[in-house]
Amino acid sequence: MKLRKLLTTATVFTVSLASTIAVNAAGKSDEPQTVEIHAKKFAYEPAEITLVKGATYKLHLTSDDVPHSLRIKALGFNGAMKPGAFNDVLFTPQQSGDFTADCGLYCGVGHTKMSLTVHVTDK
Ligand SMILES: [Cu+2]
Repeated sequence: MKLRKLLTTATVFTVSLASTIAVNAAGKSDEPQTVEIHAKKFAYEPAEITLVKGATYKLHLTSDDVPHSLRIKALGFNGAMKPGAFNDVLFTPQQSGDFTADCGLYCGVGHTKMSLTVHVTDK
């Protein structure tokens, strides 16, 4: 009898916790926004992203073919992009402006052509 009551309480608690997490994922400020970026010889998809200065993002990085990286030199960022796996990296841009990201890992003849434009806005 006691056990059943305990289980019921635990279930109610779990359900309410799950709904709290869902609300946060739906855009509340304490959950970083996920930005999914794919690399493929010799481009990024999307080719352009817009971020807000000072906000934290979860960059969800992967490659659709060979290993690449996403390097934003001016913002001190370099994240690995591995085939068949996602690399989640938290990133908080500290400067506004337009920046060009490139590939930091040699991936073939078109390597130097890889670029992604990062717009960082003040608000
Ligand atoms: Cu490359």
